[in-house]
Amino acid sequence: MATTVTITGAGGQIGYALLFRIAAGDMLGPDEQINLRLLEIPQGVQSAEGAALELQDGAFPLLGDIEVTTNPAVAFNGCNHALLVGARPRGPGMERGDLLLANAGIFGPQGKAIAKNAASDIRVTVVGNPANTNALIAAAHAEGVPANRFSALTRLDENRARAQLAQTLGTGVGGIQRVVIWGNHSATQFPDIAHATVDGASVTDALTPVVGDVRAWQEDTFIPRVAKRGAEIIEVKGSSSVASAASATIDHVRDWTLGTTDWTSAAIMSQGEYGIPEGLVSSFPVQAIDGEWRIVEGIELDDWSRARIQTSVDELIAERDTVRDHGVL
Ligand code: NAX
Repeated sequence: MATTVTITGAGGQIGYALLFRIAAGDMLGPDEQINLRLLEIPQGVQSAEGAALELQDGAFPLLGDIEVTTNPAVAFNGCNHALLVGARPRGPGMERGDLLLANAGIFGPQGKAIAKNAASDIRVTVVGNPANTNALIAAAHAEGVPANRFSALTRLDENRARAQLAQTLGTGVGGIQRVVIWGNHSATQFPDIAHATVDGASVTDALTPVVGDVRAWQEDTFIPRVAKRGAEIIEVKGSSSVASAASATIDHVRDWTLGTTDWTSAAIMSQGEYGIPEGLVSSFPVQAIDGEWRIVEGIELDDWSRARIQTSVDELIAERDTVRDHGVL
């Protein structure tokens, strides 16, 4: 039977970059037939319809039917994978709290529509920002859907971190493992390299002859570069990350579905692991086993790492409290 994949904001930039990779089989493998449901708001419908026409012209053997709709009940009907990409961007004069609440008005109803209409094996990946708290809101409104079926994307941050390390070490990115993102998909995130390896050897040891004081390099160069990479892309290119975000989304869903062989990063609902309060959607080191994210246990964290994680977790708590104070949760 075909897998039904629903993409919200499918008429937007990331949607356009995602659709063709999904149809080509990059996300669910070369044997999985796919039906696409593209959810848009009225302003985005024509763009999504245009993308649907181009998808037909791609003559993808794995692609079944495509439906463009503005109705969440139709979009999530029988859905196995929901990619929640469409979100409200920050407008002029909009405070962070306004942004959170505007998005609550999108992700709450979408969570409800998922609970009512999606297939029983539904898996939801939130890309639209603020991704962690949007995922929390969607999960809270999806009565009856287990919380572990919701996740938010921090794989782009991980990929950026691995690429920065590879560049610094003058090595291929494929040899770099166990780079993990903790916390929020925001400037407070903590890209952690304490357990990272390059071709099986310690990244910290490999970095020392190149950068000298590794901790100072992390604080002054590496972490800011990774955490602010989105802004750097906007500055250079004049618009936000698109294809890299779509590619990371493909990586995330593929790993979740088909499994991992080593650690990766995903924002999932905390059950109190590593002191991160239960009920927050935080990025963790994870592996995917039998279609479920499992947090990697027993990682040693020093005081500096704990403080970095806490800063990001404090931001997640503040975001949660803002929406909770407005009755969203
Ligand atoms: P675009 O503005 O190009 O596309 C967004 C699309 O969503 C538009 O077509 C819009 O009509 C649609 N939309 C808005 N509200 C909707 C709703 N209620 N239902 C269905 N569709 C709706 O943005 P794009 O560049 O595609 O980025 C999409 C989101 O990804 C943004 O929130 C962006 O901040 C976020 N990102 C998240 C990243 C991550 O790593 N988690 C990285 C990339 C990106 O910044």
